[in-house]
Amino acid sequence: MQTSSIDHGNIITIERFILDEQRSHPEATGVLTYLLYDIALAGKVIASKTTRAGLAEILGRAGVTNIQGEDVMKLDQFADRTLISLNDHTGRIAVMASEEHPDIIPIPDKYPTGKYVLLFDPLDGSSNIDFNVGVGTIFSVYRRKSEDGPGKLEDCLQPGRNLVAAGYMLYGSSTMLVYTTGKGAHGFTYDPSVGEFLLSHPYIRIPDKPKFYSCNQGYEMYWSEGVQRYTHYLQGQDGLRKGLSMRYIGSLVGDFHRNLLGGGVFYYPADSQDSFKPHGKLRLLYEAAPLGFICEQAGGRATDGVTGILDIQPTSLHERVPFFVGNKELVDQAEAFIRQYDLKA
Ligand code: P6P
Repeated sequence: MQTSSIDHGNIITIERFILDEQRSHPEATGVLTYLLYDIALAGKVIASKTTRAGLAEILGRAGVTNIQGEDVMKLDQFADRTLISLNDHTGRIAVMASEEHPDIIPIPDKYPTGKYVLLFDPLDGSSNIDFNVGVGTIFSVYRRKSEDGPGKLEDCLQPGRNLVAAGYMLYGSSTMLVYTTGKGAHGFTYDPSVGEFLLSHPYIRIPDKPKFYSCNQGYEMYWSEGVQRYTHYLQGQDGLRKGLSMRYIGSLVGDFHRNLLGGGVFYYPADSQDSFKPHGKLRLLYEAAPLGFICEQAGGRATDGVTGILDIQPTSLHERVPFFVGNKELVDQAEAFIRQYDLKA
């Protein structure tokens, strides 16, 4: 059981940790540090609502649908608005994009633009809010590619290899923030008594011995032969190894976080027969790339079944990809089954 740094009288707030990280980069200007502070603040504000989501004024659908055709719940809108309003005026950002908006979110003309690009899924798994299942915010930070002035779509369409920072907030039994700037993945637990994220999981490493596999097996009949055989392999049906335990809560951040700390693989494959999800359900920019970056920083890996997630060049803001993420050996095995049975390599 992880305890926060307060219990050991050694209080390391996320602000201090980020500042210490910045100090190891003499060329750093501090802009990214302040941007990460802004995101952590947004996490605190969103957490203040998600823990009260049982109240009437928050629960229930907002009566609109998003670009994905999904019902937008009030908390979705609140989280989206919070992230935008805490970042649109700081002069640190050239352009934003949100899983809840069809197009890029320009910085209002009255505010200066900066050198970073912020993409986010404001509240992933929100369909679970009514059932009190953990939901999360996922964010990505890139450097702008365009020279100056208002940021453009091209600034948002960058491969995960270009990520400067990525992270997520998980609003569960406690609120956690996990992030990386390419120097390891680090976890912070929110202590409401002091209103701070405190270091609780420095330098996260995915355990070498996986425990879980996570997938919606209700769709197994739609999967390719390779993915079906991969699933049976994970269950130990080949008799060569003990099967893994199946854990799936249908909330990506929660499923990802459990496997990151406990060891395992999460996958949301394409439906090879069902025309509804020919590229799977999860979005490259808002979900797969940031979580893939974090997992790689923790010693794991992420793929679409053929290509490493971080090496995929996005062609549109909301493109979906099949997503396999977790222990490197298990992710490599997914590619091997797909190569052998689906690509007939
Ligand atoms: P399914 C939640 O709606 C979400 O986007 C992810 O958080 C989650 O991993 C996935 O969809 C669950 O999808 O089809 O299993 O309900």
